[in-house]
Amino acid sequence: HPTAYDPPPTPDSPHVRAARVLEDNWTGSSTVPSRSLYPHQWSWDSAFIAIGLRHLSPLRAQTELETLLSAQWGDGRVPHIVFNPSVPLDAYFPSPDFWRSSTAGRAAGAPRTVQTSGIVQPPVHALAAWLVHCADPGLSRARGFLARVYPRLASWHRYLLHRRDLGGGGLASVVHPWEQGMDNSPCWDAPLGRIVPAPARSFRRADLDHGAPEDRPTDLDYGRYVRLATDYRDRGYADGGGEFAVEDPAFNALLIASEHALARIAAELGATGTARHARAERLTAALVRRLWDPASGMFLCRDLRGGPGERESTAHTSEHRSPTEASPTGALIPERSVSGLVPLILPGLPRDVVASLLGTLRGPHFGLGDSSRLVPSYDLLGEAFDPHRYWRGPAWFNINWLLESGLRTHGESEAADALREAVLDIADGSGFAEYVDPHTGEPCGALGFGWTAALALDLLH
Ligand code: 9YW
Repeated sequence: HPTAYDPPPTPDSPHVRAARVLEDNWTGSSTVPSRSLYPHQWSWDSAFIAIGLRHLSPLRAQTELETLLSAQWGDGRVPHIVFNPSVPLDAYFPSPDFWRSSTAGRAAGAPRTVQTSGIVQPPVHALAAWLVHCADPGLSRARGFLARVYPRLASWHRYLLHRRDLGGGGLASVVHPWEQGMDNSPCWDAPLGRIVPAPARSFRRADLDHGAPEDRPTDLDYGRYVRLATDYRDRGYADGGGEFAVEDPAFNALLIASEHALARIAAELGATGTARHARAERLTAALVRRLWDPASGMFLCRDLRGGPGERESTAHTSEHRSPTEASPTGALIPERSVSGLVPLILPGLPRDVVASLLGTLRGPHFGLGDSSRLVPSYDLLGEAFDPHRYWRGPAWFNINWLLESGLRTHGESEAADALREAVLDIADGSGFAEYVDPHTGEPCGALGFGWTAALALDLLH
């Protein structure tokens, strides 16, 4: 029984608990999303993780981003996974022997020593680098942090804005659902439906060793993911010509937010950021022109391979496009994913678009306003809605963190405060779950999840 010599109980708080997750997931040079499910370094996870980590250790936060960027390819792409060579091959699928980056990716300039995937994830990195710098400008300047990452970030954006402008309208396209980050979103059902799946026996999923099958994508989804990734690899990771090409609102909004951040980084380094800010504004206009759907009151994905007969944008007739402008290729996908609300992070959106987005966020499809709840990943009223299956309904913390910041950007501080409280309560209460049931907050997927802990930590500051 206790004696006078027992140490006092350690003060436990949400801050301490979140910090512990980041400590446990730290490998020495980067942070894994989850020790069990995702034991390597993931691209957009690392950006979100660095945003939280900067409050614990600005040095570790800088290192997180530098480790990722050191695996950048010669063509500018930042791979979605950087593999940890000490993790067994069968711990995660698709493993390095599937991607074969150093051989299949040679023409695209894949690194020789480190193994990576060949696809990308949303470009949150310049935004993260700027926020990490701001946490300790003295340390950042002393280490030359921004001077070292700036050229890499600039070439990353160049890759997206040139090689990935597959629709020719200025926006970046994703060529695989994993690139957009919301793997099994109902938005992909139509474009993926055209892909012949790889035979189930040609690969072995590792995710089912750790996650409940009913919370994960299906085997049929995986067959199609594998087919698309195989074809891309076999083309030497050359862009253009793939069967899947989608312009996604969240991916492009994050690119725009990062372009604004890159402008600030340039200014800090003594250059002028004016041209980059101007480009970000042009991209914002392109986003509205190509993806805004006034009838839904939100942005939609554009399926560049979607043919006539599929629904076309009502934005054609909108005031945001000049009547002489050619109509964009492809078709808007009539599914309401939370991706279409993420552009709220952009300060330069037209006022009518902001008002309409706020209405949609608070309306029946997303239900913001019940302060005990997070925003779901997909339409609460959608036919495909499933409160447990990954990106088909559950609420995710990175997305809610972005929406919180969007609400604040547009002066909605009461709603932002309420969402902040909900994120903090549910993140801590769920054991920093990967995602949660949007109605009940019940934890799903992995616990001790990197970006959940990091972004909660960020909101605590
Ligand atoms: C996968 C790591 C990644 C996230 C994605 C999420 C999931 C599955 O996990 O992807 O096997 O890569 O959908 O957004 O970055 O947390």
